[in-house]
Amino acid sequence: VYVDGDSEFGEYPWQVAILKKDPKESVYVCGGTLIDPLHVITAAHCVKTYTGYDLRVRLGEWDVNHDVEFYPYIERDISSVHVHPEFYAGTLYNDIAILRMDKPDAFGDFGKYQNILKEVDVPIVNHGVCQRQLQQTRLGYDFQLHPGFICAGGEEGKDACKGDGGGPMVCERGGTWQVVGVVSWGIGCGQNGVPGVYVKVAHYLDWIRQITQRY
Ligand code: 4AZ
Repeated sequence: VYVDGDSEFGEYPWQVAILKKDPKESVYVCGGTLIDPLHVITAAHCVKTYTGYDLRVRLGEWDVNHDVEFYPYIERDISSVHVHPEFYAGTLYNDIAILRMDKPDAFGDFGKYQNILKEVDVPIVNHGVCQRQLQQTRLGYDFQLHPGFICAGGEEGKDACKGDGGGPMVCERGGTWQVVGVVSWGIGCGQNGVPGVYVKVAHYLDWIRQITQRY
């Protein structure tokens, strides 16, 4: 996240850190969102080069500079990685993936990233408006914003940025929190009039149900 705004410990209990296993210590890869006791949704570009053996997820992580005894978290191994079958790395179309953990949640070079989980409020930007803003910024008039994307932000300094990929955009609707987006890409960070681009989760509900409900 581009501008500091610490979340509170435990405020976003579905937020997940995706880590690459390493002989020495785990290396942060991306964010993710716990969508049911066994599954984490993230961006395909985060996990496309990995198998389940390479990765683990950390649930409840809040401060990556503190050990588990200060701010408790749990870790899970990954039994399978499901990248959307139509993910295309060239354009990031269908930039969505699901990680299945080996067992359910009980419920309930890292230094260049911020340590404490951040939050920022970003307004959702209309699809056509976003397409025009991105065209004007850099991408040119033949750029078409794929319907599987949703934009948010566009206010100076308030944006997702490097390290946030795969993490959630959430909205509280009628007393429940919904995962509306998955951080995907953008043109720079936090520029006025340049929204960040998120995977539109609603566009992929059939596929998400297919992966999470049939096994
Ligand atoms: C990234 O590198 C990234 N401003 C994510 C979001 C945005 C830019 C970059 C949007 O993961």
